[in-house]
Amino acid sequence: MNHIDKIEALFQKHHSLITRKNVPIEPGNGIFTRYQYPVVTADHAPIFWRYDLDPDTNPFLMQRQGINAAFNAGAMEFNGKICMVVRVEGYDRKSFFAIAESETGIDGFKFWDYPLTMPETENPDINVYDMRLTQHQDGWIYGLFCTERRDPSAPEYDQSAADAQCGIARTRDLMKWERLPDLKSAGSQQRNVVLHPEFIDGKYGLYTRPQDGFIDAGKGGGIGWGLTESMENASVDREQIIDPKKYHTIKEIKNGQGPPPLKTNQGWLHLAHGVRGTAAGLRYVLYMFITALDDPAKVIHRPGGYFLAPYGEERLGDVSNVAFSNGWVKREDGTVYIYYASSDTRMHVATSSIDQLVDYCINTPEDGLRSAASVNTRKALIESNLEFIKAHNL
Ligand code: M1P
Repeated sequence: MNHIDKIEALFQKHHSLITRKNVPIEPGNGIFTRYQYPVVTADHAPIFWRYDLDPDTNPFLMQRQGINAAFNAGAMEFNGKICMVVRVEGYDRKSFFAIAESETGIDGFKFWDYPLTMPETENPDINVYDMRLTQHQDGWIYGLFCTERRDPSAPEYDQSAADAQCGIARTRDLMKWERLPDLKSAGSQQRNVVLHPEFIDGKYGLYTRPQDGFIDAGKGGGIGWGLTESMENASVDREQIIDPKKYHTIKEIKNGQGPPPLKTNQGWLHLAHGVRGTAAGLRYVLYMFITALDDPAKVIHRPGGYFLAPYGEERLGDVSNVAFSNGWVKREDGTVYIYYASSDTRMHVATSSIDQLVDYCINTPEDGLRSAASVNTRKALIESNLEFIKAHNL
């Protein structure tokens, strides 16, 4: 094969991947439907991001700048299309943001030609990731993300100690971004900070996740809530923990808000991740809750256990046993596209509806926090089902 033929073969393979139709896995569990194929992977990155195509400078047609993973994407509907701000990670371990766009939301995601150019503050970011997109009442689209830098207090021998803070940027068109100062808060480290879409008494509401260390939550680790007068100098003086971590639950180690909550008649619908410890390391699952319409900091429905956990091949990846979501989209007809990453490697979609998700949150029993309570809750279900089976001759 000559050089041009080899390039064409690469283009062809890439085209087949990004135009592949996705297939729902039926039957779902009544709560959501998974799909057969991931919606975005490292291989979705354009060929021209990875190869130098010129035979004079790259006679072996090597991948010069490989892409390792594409995951933890923020999402929104924009001009009738579904746009994800994907966390793309190169072989050099640096993450950057890139928009992948689809007509359907379940397949056909294609990256824009260039990744986002994210302006920096006077304290340059070492790594940026996990953007949450909020279309705010003030008219701006905000992107809140983690900006990671080396811990300035770490001794020279420790080259892994990091400091995570909340970076803030805004845009009107997803192309041109204005960087604002990082969030100031009392918590020593911040990740998973999410902007509430509406004003609260004229202020901006932020879901936070204060924690003591980069990985270890320490005294922090719950989902917090705080208000700031402005996003141009965002500062939260007081963080109230609205959803704490809890012993022997799916969020015993830490938790964090996922995407911005969705407004429904029954309250604000939240998707979050919970982390527990196992002998094989941390396990990340997704869970849900609802907060009051007139008080987004007041949890009014708490379905027990996980909503979605890594399943099958999703369990394997760079950081195995992880389901993580920072993007979902509610469509006009009430359909909800839930975008989730598996094992810090690739993006998937699950579809549901506002009605299903609200029903799930309101009617799933709360975690009774003890085995005996779980047995009692299950016995009540069994008893009423056995009566139903008998009455219907099933
Ligand atoms: O590796 C799993 C996840 O770990 C972190 O999550 P948390 O903020 O809850 O600690 C983040 O680095 C996230 O990106 C990653 O997916």
